[in-house]
Amino acid sequence: MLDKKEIVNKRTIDESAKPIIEKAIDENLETVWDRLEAQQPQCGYGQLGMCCNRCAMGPCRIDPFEETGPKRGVCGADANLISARNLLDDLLVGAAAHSDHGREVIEVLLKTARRQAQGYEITDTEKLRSLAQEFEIDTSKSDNEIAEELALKLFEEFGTIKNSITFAAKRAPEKNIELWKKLNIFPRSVDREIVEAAHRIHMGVDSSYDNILIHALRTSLSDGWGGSMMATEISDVLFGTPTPCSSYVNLACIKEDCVNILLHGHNPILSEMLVKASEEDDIKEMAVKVGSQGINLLGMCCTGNEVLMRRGIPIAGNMLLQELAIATGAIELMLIDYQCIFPSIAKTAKCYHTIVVSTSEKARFPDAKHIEFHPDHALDIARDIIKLAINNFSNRNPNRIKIPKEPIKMMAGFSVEAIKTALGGSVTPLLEAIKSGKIKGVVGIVGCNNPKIKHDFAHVNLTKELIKNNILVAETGCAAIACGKAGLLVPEAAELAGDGLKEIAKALGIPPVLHMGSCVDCSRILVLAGLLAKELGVSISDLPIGGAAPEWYSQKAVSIGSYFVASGVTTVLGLPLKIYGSSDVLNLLTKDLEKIIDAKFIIEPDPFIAADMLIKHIEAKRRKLGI
Ligand code: BF8
Repeated sequence: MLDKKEIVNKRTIDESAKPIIEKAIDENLETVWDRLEAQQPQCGYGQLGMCCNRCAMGPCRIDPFEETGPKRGVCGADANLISARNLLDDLLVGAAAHSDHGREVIEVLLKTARRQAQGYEITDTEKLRSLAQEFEIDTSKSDNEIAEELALKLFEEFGTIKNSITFAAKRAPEKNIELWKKLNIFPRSVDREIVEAAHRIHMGVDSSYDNILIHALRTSLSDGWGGSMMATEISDVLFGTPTPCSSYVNLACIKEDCVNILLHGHNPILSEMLVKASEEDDIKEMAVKVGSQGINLLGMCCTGNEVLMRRGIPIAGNMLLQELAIATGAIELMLIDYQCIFPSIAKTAKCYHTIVVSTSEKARFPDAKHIEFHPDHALDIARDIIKLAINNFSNRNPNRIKIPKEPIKMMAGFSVEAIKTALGGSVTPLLEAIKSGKIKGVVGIVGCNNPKIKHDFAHVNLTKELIKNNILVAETGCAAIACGKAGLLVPEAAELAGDGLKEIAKALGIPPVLHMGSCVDCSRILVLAGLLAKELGVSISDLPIGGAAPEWYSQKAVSIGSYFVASGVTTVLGLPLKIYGSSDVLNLLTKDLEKIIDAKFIIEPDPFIAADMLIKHIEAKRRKLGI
C-alpha cells in the first residue's frame, strides 16, 4: 500500500500539481487517476483491438493467442479487419473533431465579413490577403468582400465539387503530392474522406484491412492539410497570427485575490470574446466591487494555448489538471466548449463553488449550466458569463482554498510566420543550421496526457534528451504545456541544449523548444516541414525530422500521428495503438509502411529509448541527404 506522497509522485512530475493531488486525496475527491484504478484490469480484448461492437450480430471478440478461441466475428471479420476498422473509427472521429472545429471558425469568418458577428473583426489582413491569393480570389476588393468569398471557398473544401484540398495541393512539396496521387490517398475533401471512412467500416463494406488503412491515411491528410489547417489559418485571420510572447504556466497562475475564470476546451471563438469583455471598465469595476482585485483569466488545454499565444493569457495546465484546478477551491467559473473535457467535470465542480458553463450546442455536460454560444451576440454572452463568475466570488469557502506557489515563466507564439521573422524572413537560415549540423534536425512533440503514464514525464524527458542532442523541438497541445511547466520554453533553457542548438537559440534569443500552438496547430508543423522540403527540393520524408506523441490518449492524436506519417514524418507513440491483436496490421503500420510512404509508426513508451530512436532516425536521414 503506497502512502500519499508515493501516490502523488507516481502520478505526476508537475510540482504545482502535487499539493493539489494531495488535497484531492484528503478531500476524497474522485479524479481521473482514481477512475483508472477502478477500471483495472482493463479489457484485454479492447486493448488488443480485438472486440467489435459495430453491429447487432455482435458484440464479438477474437482471441488471437488461444488456439481454440474464436478467430472470426459472427459476420466473418478476422483479427486484421476488426483491428483496422477500429483504428479507422478512432481516426475518423479525431479528424472530424478537428475539422468541425475548423468549420465553426470559418462560420464566424463569414458572419464577421457580413457584419453579423458581434465583437469580431479581421485582425490579420495580410494573412487574409495571402490566403485569398492561394484561393485565387481577386484581392483588389475590400477585406470584408475577400473574407466572405474566402469563407465560401473554404466551405467547399468540406464538400464534393472541387475534389482536391487546396492547402494539400499548394503547400505540400511536389514529391509528396506525386506519391499521394500514386497511392490514391491525395485528400479530396474533408467531409468526403471522413464520411467515406465511416461508410467503409460499416459491416460488409471494406473488408480488406490494408485498403482500410490506406484510406485511414487519406482521411488523416484531409485533417492535417484540410480541417486543422483551415482552423489554424482562419483563427489567425480573425484573432491575429501569433508572435512570440511571454506568460506564465501551472496551477500557481490561479490567484487567490481575484475572480478566476478558467477557459477550457479548444475553439478560440468564444474565449477570445471573454478576453475582450474582461478588459471592459464596467466589468473590471464590478469585479472590484465584490472584493476581488480583478478578473484573472486562465487557460487550460488547447483553448488555453490559443489565448496564451495570441493574448499572453497564463495557462493553468494541461489535460490531467482540469479537476485539480477546480480542487484548488479558487475557480469561480470554468468555461467549456468541446473536446478533452471530462464528462464528469461538472460533478467534480459540485464539490466546490465552481460553476461550469457549457457553451456548445453539440457538447452538453450533466450538471453544467448551459449558456449557448452564438457569434451574432458573442460579446454579450461573454459579458454574461463573466458576470456570473464575479457574482460567484463570494461563494468561495476560504478554508478550502489551496493554491500552489511559483508559476513558471514560458514563451509561446512561434507560428511559422514568427519563426521566419526570427530567422530574418525565411526558413533558409534554419536549413543552413541543419546542413552545418549545428541543428541536427527537428522533432514535433505533440499530443496529450494520459493517466497511464506519469503526468508530463514522457514529454519532458523526451524533449530534454532531444535538445541535448542538438535537435530543435517544436511542440503543440498538452506537450507544449508540459514542457512550459518544466521550464523548457524560455530562452534560458538553451543551457540544457547541445552546443550547436544552444548557440543558435542564444543568438536568436529563443527557447530550444518552440511552442507552436494548440493541437489543430500541428498543421503549422506540416507547413514548416513543407517549406523546408520545398526549399531543398525533396519530399518531407527526406528531411531529418520526426514526430512524437509520448502521452497521447485521444482520437485526435490518432489522426495527427497518422497525418504526420502520411506526410512522411516517422512518429513515435508512447502508448500502443489498439492493434496488437493483429500482427499484419501491426507490421504494416510499424514496418511495411516505410516501404510505401517512407515513414512509419514506432511504438515506444520509454522516452529515453524513444529519443535514441529519433536521434538514429535523424542521423540516417542526414546521411541519405549527404549532410
Ligand atoms: O487537442 S493535446 S489532451 S487538449 S487532444 Fe486534448 Fe490531447 Fe491535450 Fe488539445 Ni490535443
